[in-house]
Amino acid sequence: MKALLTTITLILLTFSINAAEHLVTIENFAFSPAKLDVAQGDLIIFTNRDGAPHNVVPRSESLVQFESSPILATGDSFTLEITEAEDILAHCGVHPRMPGIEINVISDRQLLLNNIRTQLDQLDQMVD
Ligand SMILES: [Cu+2]
Repeated sequence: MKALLTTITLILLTFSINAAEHLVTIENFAFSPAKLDVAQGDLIIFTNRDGAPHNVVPRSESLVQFESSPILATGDSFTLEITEAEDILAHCGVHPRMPGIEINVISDRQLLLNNIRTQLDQLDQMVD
């Protein structure tokens, strides 16, 4: 049992070290998805799929204030690296009334613990 748990922990650790990429499109004057769960160290790639120009700007009330993207023309992308384990609220600075995006950021450690907890729950159910 201990060896199994060690193996699982190592696998999860490996997953948590690799940064994930999350794709967000800006289409029909909205961010899609509008809510996103990411881990610290992940990358979010925003792509403008509208005919209109948009950009990605932190909201003033956002805990994280990142450097705004340039204006994105149709097909342009902007990559945001998640460096802090704090939630981010962003929107389009060109069209401030457009609905924004809510990015829920958890630390790698938190993600790892959540994953281990889930795996242990599943193991428990298998044993029952
Ligand atoms: Cu816009």
